[in-house]
Amino acid sequence: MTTPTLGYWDIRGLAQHIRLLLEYLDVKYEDKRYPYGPGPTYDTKSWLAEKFELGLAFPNIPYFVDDKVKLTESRGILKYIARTRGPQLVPSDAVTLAVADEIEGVGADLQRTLIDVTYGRTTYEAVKETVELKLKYVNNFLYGRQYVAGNQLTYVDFFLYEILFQYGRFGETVKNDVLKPHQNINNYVRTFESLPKLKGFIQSTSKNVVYSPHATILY
Ligand SMILES: N[C@@H](CCC(=O)N[C@@H](CS)C(=O)NCC(=O)O)C(=O)O
Repeated sequence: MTTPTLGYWDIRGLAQHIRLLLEYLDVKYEDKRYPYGPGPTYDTKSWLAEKFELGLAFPNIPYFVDDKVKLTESRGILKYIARTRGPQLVPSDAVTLAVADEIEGVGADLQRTLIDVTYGRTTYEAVKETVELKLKYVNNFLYGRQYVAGNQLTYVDFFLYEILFQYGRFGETVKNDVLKPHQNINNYVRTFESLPKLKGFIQSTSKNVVYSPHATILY
């Protein structure tokens, strides 16, 4: 097997959950980071120079290339890696898989909203009610669960954790701790961060920038 490559901007953004999974599974990979050009324009030439040369069917980043596929789509990549390199992280029964899909959808909504606020396409005030309600649902869902699937860690935890982490960093930046009222969410984040295989990596990357320098709110 050749060393796979994960390509993305030099930010957490839509790729950090994949990096967390690769780290957890001890997969050796090339963490290819495309830098933004210098301010004030922060050009994207480093990526555009390669975008159409990589043989991707849907040229975008993050991408993941191994000796079998050239894939884009951040959540699809996560599941592909789990299925091929960490089957113990993939639920085997239909109900647990469906719940993982459900959380993936809820997480994707929360992620999209956070991105829209971060890049100034809307304000937190405008989405506050929706976000707080969704976080409350997530908090209720996590009651009595160590992970999304109960006691079993699954691939979707890597995605949910990263989104909650990003909300935490957003909260620090705008001085509004949106996660504070949610005890189960806070316990969940702590449990994930205590995983022995991830503890060091999470600590050493905790200050890494979440979104691009084009964002309106920088964190
Ligand atoms: N649906 C895609 C969205 C990917 C995406 O929006 N990528 C952004 C960065 S977060 C980008 O800059 N893409 C580069 C491009 O469009 O050329 C996914 O989840 O992977």
